[in-house]
Amino acid sequence: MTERDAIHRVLDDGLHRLAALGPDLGAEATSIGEILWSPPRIVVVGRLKAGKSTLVNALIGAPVAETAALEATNVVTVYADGSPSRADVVGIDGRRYRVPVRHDRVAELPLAPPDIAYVDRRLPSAALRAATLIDTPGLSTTTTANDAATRRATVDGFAQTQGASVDADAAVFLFDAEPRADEADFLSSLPFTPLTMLGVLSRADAFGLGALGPRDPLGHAAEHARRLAGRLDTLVSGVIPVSGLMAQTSHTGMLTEAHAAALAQLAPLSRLDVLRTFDDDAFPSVLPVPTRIELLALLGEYGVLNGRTVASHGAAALNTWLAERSGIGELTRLLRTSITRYAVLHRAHRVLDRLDRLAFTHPSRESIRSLTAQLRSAPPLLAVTVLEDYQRMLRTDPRAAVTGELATVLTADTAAERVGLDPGAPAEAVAAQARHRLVAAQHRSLATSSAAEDAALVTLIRTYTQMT
Ligand SMILES: Nc1nc2c(ncn2[C@@H]2O[C@H](COP(=O)(O)OP(=O)(O)OP(=O)(O)O)[C@@H](O)[C@H]2O)c(=O)[nH]1
Ligand SMILES: [Mg+2]
Repeated sequence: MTERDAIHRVLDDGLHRLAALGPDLGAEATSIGEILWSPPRIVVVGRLKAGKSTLVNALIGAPVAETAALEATNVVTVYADGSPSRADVVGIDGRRYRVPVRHDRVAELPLAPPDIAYVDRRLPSAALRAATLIDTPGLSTTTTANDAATRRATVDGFAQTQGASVDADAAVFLFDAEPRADEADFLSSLPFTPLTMLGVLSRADAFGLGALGPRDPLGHAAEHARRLAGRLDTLVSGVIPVSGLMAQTSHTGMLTEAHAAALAQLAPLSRLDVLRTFDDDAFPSVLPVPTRIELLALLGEYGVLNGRTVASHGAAALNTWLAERSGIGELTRLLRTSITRYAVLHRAHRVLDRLDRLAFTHPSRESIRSLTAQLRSAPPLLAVTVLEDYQRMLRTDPRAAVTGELATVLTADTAAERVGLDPGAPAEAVAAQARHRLVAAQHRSLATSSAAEDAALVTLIRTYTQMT
């Protein structure tokens, strides 16, 4: 049985016992169970125009999210697997309104954006069966708190992103330049840890001085992403350079043989002449204006300049080249593996959190409280407590030794790694090291510097006790 199955079994059993506690608790158990049985939810967050909606389209494999240079995304949209393709607008008062979908997109909104909680968009998609994706409005500082009128008219994304993150299990944080201090502060206030937040250096094809500059923007972006990953290590598990535009074009079936044939006509031209074709109206161009505009919109300057040779081998070859260059493969791989692994723990945490809140308000609070306590002490759920402590420690003291120790326990695949040894270490050495860590944790717990550290040490002591 996998770690995930073991966690699911404990919680599912707990929800059945919850349902048996009272006639009204069956519905509660079903509603909490939805968290457990639906795919993990990944929220895409980032600055205005960072390329969030473009990346969402690429990850889904269909052009469902509106992307534009001028129009900003102004509502949260939840993209989940479902059939038939449909969309409901959910108001902040909880009412749902079915809205028409034209050419894959939501055509009009029946409410003003401030009155909309989110758009519930369903479509059949293998990618969405693996994870639900949540697109958010961009974080922007163009509105200021004292300008209430502008604030009402435009959306600054912070409140919406906060709301959409409450019920998400993991986040993709997009930035096309250095994250600002206010953005970093905001992100660390969201309910994620570096285990469940992945950084994306977006618009990698236009990085630095772009396709026309002296350096290859993709290589330059990769180098910069490595530097940023080091600086942002208390926020994200890594930073992946991605061209959402190239990924969107290659993953949503937008590219045709006609596009490839048109681009291939530029293959014999020098770089300079290709640029003239696009920029200089006096230059005799081999391509009509609408074709040039279309190619630029699909491929960007980088794709046009560097994809023109491979285009002579046809649309399939050009598509493969775009997909490889875009960096989307590495992003998808990480989302499927490490991010989803910890998203399972995060989901279990959300289930326990709902039970805690239910115990506050329900007449059977004592029984619910004792049920939750039993669930928390079940061995498969120890990792959930470790995650909760880790989250609190990141906020209290991200550089503390205890924070690092919690991360080691969480990311370990084997008992040996849990105590910081190589996976191949012999059982006696693992037990000895666990005893050593247990004594050290007990010693440290005599003089802690915060309530978060207190709780973390209790959990570490439990972890090491189980291993000795
Ligand atoms: N060159 C290049 N352009 C991109 C890329 N991703 C997005 N764009 C362009 O940037 C503009 C904004 O893209 P969106 O995906 O709408 O950005 P967003 O973050 O969703 O924007 P808001 O929702 O308004 O905050 C569009 O014109 C896209 O075509 C990219 O990887 N490379
Ligand atoms: Mg958008």
